[in-house]
Amino acid sequence: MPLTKTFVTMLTLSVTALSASAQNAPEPVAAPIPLSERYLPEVLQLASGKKVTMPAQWPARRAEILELFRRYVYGRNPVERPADLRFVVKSTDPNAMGGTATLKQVAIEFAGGKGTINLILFTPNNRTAASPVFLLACNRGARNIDPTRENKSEFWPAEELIKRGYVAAAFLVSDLDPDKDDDFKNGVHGLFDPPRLGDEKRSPDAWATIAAWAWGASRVLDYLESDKDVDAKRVAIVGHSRGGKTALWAGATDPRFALVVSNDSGSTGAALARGKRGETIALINKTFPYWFNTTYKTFDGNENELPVDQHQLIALMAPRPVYIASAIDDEWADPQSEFLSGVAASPVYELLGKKGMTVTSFPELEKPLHAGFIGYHVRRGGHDLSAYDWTQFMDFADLRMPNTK
Ligand code: GTR
Repeated sequence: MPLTKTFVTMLTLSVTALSASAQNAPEPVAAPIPLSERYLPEVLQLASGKKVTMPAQWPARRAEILELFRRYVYGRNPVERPADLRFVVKSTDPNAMGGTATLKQVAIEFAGGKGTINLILFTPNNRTAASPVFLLACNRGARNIDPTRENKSEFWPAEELIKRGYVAAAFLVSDLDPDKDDDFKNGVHGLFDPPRLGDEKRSPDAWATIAAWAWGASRVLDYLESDKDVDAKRVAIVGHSRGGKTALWAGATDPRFALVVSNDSGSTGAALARGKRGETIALINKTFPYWFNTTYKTFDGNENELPVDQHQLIALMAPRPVYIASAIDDEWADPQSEFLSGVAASPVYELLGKKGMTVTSFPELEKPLHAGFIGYHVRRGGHDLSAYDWTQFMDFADLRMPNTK
């Protein structure tokens, strides 16, 4: 009997030890899903089934893809440039940043002055020609784009941009539409949507908040075209996260943007929806139902049925340069799915005679890929827009948005 008892005790001890070690073992990390298993919709095939093999066929395919994104994801704008768009320079300081820059604050007004975008613009004083621009669609608080420069933030390193010869421009996306679910009563939806009677629903493909923010970026570009100090043919639109989704949609809908930069834009930004980890279509629609159109909700938990995927959004920039930035700890955005989106968009660049992403396997940390027209880096750390990110954007812009004057 004692023998049996000892045996049972030993058995119990070893089972306990086993389960303890199982608890301490790191979670096995599943390998990212390769492109070949994501079953993406074809980027170079017309709705008719015909393959796109020549550059001359691309505009027709591009128009189809843009229409799909309007219908199923971001929505349709009721207005482009309003007839009464007005630019009011509120103040000019030629001695900003210790005399190295000129600060202009411009009110971009529309809808009879009911809508205003407050643009902050620093232009380098040390220049011989109109300067290229980095325009930030700022989704964080006003302190991040402080015109007084009392508050300096890595989110918008305006001094660094000036040092490198770029115009530093920024606006708050909240000028266009508040970042909350208000049934589209406020902001530009309230100003431009057709009136609704009683509890009448909006059209399922009506523009939503990301589209409203992107519309604002285009109105800023309208202003930049009127300012002789800036080179409006070399404007990069930059955004972080929800701002990154905005930058991508702005670049897709407005081909005047010469470079498009998405930082940690994740779901419904740069990252592929099919095979994505972290935030899915269902999750983003649950938390932020007002960012995208109503039809997008029908793809909750059903990404494989969505007629588009985000590599096609990246492809809408072609042949213009586009930059995708990721942060390795930002699993919610899913760096792998952001990177693979660029890889899957590359055939369109190649069709148009340019290199897209120049590699197909995920790069090492902080080894930026700048050799093609789809730039990419993954840095250490988490979800944020950092000085490191901006340095890469400027390096890439130096290469891909060169001074042609
Ligand atoms: C998160 C959201 C992301 C991203 C992020 C941000 O909560 O799930 O899609 O947009 O916010 O904007 O920082």
